[in-house]
Amino acid sequence: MQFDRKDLGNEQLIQFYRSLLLPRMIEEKMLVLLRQGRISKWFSGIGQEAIAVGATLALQPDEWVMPLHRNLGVFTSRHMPLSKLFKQWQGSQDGYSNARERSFHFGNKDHHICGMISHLGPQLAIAAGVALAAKLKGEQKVSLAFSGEGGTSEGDFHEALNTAAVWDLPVIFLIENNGYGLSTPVSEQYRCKDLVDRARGYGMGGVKIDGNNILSVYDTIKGVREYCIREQKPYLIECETFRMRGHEEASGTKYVPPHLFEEWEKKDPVKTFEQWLLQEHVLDEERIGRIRENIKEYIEVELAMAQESSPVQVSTERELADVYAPVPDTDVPDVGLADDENKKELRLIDAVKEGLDQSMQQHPNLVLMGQDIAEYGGAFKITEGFVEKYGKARVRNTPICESAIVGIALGLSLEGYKGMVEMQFADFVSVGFNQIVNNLAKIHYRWGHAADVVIRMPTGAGVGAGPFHSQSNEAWFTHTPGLKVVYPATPEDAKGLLIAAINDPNPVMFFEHKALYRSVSGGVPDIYYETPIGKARQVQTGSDISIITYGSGVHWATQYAAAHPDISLDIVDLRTLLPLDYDAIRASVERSGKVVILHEDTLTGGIGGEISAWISEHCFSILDAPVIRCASLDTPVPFSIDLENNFLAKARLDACVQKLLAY
Ligand SMILES: Cc1ncc(C[n+]2csc(CCOP(=O)(O)OP(=O)(O)O)c2C)c(N)n1
Repeated sequence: MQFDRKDLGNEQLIQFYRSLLLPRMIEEKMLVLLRQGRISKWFSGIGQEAIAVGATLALQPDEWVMPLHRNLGVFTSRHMPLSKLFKQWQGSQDGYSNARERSFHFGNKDHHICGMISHLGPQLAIAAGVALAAKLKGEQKVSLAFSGEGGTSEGDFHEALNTAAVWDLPVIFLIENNGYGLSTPVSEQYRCKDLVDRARGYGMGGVKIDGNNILSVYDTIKGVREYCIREQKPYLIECETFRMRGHEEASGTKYVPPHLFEEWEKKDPVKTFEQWLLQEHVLDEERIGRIRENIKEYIEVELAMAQESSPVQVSTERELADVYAPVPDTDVPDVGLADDENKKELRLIDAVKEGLDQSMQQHPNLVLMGQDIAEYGGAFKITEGFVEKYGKARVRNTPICESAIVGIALGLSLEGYKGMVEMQFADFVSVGFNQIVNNLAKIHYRWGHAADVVIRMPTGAGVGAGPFHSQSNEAWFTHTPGLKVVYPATPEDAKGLLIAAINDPNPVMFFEHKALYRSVSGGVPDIYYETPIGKARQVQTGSDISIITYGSGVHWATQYAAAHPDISLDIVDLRTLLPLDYDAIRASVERSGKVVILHEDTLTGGIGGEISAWISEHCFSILDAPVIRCASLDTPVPFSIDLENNFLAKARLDACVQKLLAY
């Protein structure tokens, strides 16, 4: 192997050697611990260390890295205390994730490392988001994300690279091509000759290098870093290497032809570098021995420290509390304090717009992203005029890539920005689902960073838009701890809840019913105010039957009440579906003893099932009849207006009420 020292001095080369040897020796120790059953799972990076180490050394310590499961060298090269890393791998309370995460699935803001989720590809967009933050701040920084060659087959790879190219983001995408994705060889993974060939297709530069040569890796990434900062562009690097052990330690290597191990053994990154240092008289055997001895001792001392960690303290209260970041107290008035005199009549759509507009003024760090939201003003014109007011840096048209945009919003939040993502229609959230439910929702519980992101979801049926522009999919998210799910029914709530959602540091799914946008009007305070998340609204009180509902259901219920003045209806508008306002639900059940839960979402698995279960569990003694769910049919949303009317829950509301009255 050819090493080119360029202008690196001897001491620097020795430092590189130490940095390269450290993860190798830690891993050798880990393999012993694994055999002793003291750690649960281990993905070996043996033979690939030059990539993680070389890349990290080429960056500044405050530049974000998005590593994967084989990148121990990133963590060691960022000087994370080894005892704490051991505690993490052992599953100790005082590791990096409160014993909630395993192996390398954790991050740490102080070290500018963003923890992976198992799904691999999502890391790439987060790196793009951090790069966007650097660009917006005018900082001279890059971010760097790792991908295996297997991970490049994921849509996330395409979306992140394409968006980074279109937005000119200073981010380095680094592929570690180690020959196999679990047992899948490259011939069954992709058809292009080299993965780096894809760079041209994205309109970015790319280079393929020997990933086992620490000096090539270091020098290439150093140069690419300067290029990305200078040109404000992304870059793709493919590092050729080989996985010398099984996918993870239990899975073996039977599918790998043995001669490949022999060939790659000769290219071992640690041994070849050591050999060259000896040859160049930078090191001699004696100093190598001392370095190894030092590292060995360091590992033993740190391991002994790790073994002293206290047993996991199980506290259900703490577990539940850590799912969400605390919401800081603000002096923003809540809607109850808003001055009635200063209300003006607005349609729901205008109230959303006003809430967003005032939030943009309030938060200079708020960035809006979505398809066609800039000059065009968005599919529903909510952001019309925003580009002129706030500029294209903060009001960003996106390519059609929901997953990348949600990931970018998370990356922005790592650097102190607030992100608002507009789904063009709530239906399209399905292609951004993974980032929302696995990354945004879980990150605070996993390693303490809150995803400060609001996802606006124009939702619902009633406008003859067919199966893919009409769905109610809020229940996909109410089942996900870590998200908040908000669903206003009136203009006043739409503005106040949107402001509260943007002020909330947690990820909020914000549902806006399209059919209500222009059909519902009401008084809206002029001021910047919040409607508190998690508090239901008592629409009217009554004693015969409770209708517990939200969104369009609120309007169906009030229309029904107006048409049936002889029935005393108690109507609750939930406003927030996660967390639910159980006090308001109980109070309503106490007043009537009979409950219809009404929603536009389909019946099976809808939030109505959850509320019904809670009422029967907690309010059994005050019920006078079974809880009834009034929901839409368990079919996709049909296009024809006649079919749609039959589909919607409204068609069955009277039957449900009559059934309950008969008890
Ligand atoms: C979306 C997704 N599908 C499948 C898996 C299971 N899985 C974990 S790692 C892996 C192979 C990854 O290969 P590659 O990206 O080349 O990285 P390497 O493990 O070789 O470093 C697979 C299939 C996963 N983690 N995520």
